[in-house]
Amino acid sequence: PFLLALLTNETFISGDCWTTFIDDTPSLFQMISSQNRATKLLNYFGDLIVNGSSIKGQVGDPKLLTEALIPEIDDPKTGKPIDVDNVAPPRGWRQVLLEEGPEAFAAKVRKFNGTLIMDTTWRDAHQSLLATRVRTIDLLNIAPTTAHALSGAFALECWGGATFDVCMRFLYEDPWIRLRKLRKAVPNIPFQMLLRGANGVAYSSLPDNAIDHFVLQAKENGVDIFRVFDALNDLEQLKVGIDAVKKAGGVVEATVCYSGDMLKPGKKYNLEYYMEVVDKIVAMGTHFLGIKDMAGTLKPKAAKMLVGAIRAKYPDLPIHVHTHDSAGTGVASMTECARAGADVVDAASNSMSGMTSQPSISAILASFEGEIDGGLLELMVRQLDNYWAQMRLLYSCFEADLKGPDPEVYQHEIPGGQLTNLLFQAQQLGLGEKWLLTKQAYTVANKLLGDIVKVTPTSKVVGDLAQFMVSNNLTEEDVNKLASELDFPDSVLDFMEGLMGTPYGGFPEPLRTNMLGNKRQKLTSRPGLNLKPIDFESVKQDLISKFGPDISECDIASYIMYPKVYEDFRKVLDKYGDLSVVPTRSFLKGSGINEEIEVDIQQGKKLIIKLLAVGEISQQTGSREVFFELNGEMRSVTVDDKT
Ligand code: 3PY
Ligand code: ZN
Repeated sequence: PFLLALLTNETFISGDCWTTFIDDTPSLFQMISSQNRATKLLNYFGDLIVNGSSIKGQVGDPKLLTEALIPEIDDPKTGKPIDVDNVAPPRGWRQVLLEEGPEAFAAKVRKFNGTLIMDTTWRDAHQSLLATRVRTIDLLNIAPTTAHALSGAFALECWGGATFDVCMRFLYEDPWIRLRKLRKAVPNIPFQMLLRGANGVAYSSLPDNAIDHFVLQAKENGVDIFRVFDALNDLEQLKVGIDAVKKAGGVVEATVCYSGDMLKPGKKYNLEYYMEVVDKIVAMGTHFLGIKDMAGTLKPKAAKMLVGAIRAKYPDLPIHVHTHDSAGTGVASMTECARAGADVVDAASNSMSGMTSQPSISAILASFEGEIDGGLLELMVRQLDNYWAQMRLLYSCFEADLKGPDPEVYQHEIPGGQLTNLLFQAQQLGLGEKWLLTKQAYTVANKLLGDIVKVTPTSKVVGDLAQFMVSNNLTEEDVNKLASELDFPDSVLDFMEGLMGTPYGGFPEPLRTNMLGNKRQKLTSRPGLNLKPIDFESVKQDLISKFGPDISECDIASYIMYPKVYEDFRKVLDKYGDLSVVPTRSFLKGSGINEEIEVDIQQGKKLIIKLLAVGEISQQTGSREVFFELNGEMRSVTVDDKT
């Protein structure tokens, strides 16, 4: 490619060049680099066309057959469409935060005469409905419109939870680049992320300095508000995350996880329990209190009691409530929270709401109407949602195809995202009856583990044990009786060892002792205290030796969270280049013969790729040649046929 660049350079052709010509002509290298990028992309499309999509969980092709249209939104004053690409969005809550700091921001939200809305569409909604598969390009395309349409929102939840892992593992994207690009496009609405306390965004505890380092990068790259939770409401574990956010200068939303239905008689997690946790969180110091109803089991009456009790005891504490609409009561519960004094509630764009996702923003605004100011203009919310209706079709191949609310959630208590996931897995196996058995086994597994709070990572422990019981045909009695002989999933042993903290009321005995046997120890202090602090310089040197000198603090943070996932991601990047710029339909499906794919590889640099033909399979090598036209020139790549 270098020779080609040189031979086609006009100055070189004219003969008017000098001894330092190569050093003085960086465009030669830019040309090589974009040719390399183009070749890598052709390799990706060649592989996709010959072997089909490699994206895990994809069933079929996107149902959206055209490019998604960006809806127009109307200026409420003039009634005319806003030119969102050229008109700066209105001031929002982020300006308050940047100008006045976290304390004043929290106090002003508390003083707001109404209940604000956090839109979860960019994180939890697609995590709960579409296997977290929504890509950066589709968020970015709607970001300028969102900055206008939702300028009065409390925040956009856009990062953390499963998005970090899925970005790299399944979408071949860098989550940090996503964050930075979105931040640039939305200067006025605060960004919120979900942090799993001492687990960061991973599935078990990391050394404390890894959490500090990760949170600092998140803050510096665009996260404003950190919802910090611990899956067992273990306050020591929670404190690791809270302290990290405080040190980084972020807004702390320390969170109590709401488990099951506190109105059920004899429930282990009752109002007294929650008030005790809240007291301890308040004593630790937080800007906001989060209440995280991850399964959607917070019924309206319980919502009123819980928020009402906290509000009465802590009149100045800003309260932010999160729910899922799995049982269908989301709007009613959030309205009761608002009436009882919540300052912020979570909701999602209408087409991305309902069932295992959050309740719909428009439905909540309708329920608030004439009584509570939600801070948003309903017309703009609906206009913006025209985009998400199209996204639901674009990502149809990741739908779990839920058909309606699941009031059984009050029995099994499966968190929203996990419910969709387990249903999807059962469907993939083609065993409808397995789904019923899994739900029942989940209830039994939870009981065996001591009725624990279930959210990532402990929900995975319960789910893994439930699936283990179903596939091995085990009853509750069998598990108790055979505990020392069975080969339990790693996550279950991790939990029993204490690697996820300590459950309220302690571990179930003698099950714990029998399960662990002499395979594992029993931790007696929080896991982070037993982990060796990270030596960041040595991680950096290790990564440089593997991937070259261009290693940032964000790369180091990614690697520490998910070493293998990060390494695999770098290999894909090396092979195919930056795939985040490829439009989703082409990314998932490729193209038919003579169909054009347009990819903006960087600003002002467009590749137009047309598939011309797919060659016969070579009997010697098992590969095929795939022929493309790239910006008018014929190119071909050789692809191993793995079908
Ligand atoms: C996550 O940790 O990913 C969650 O969404 C928990 O609800
Ligand atoms: Zn959630």
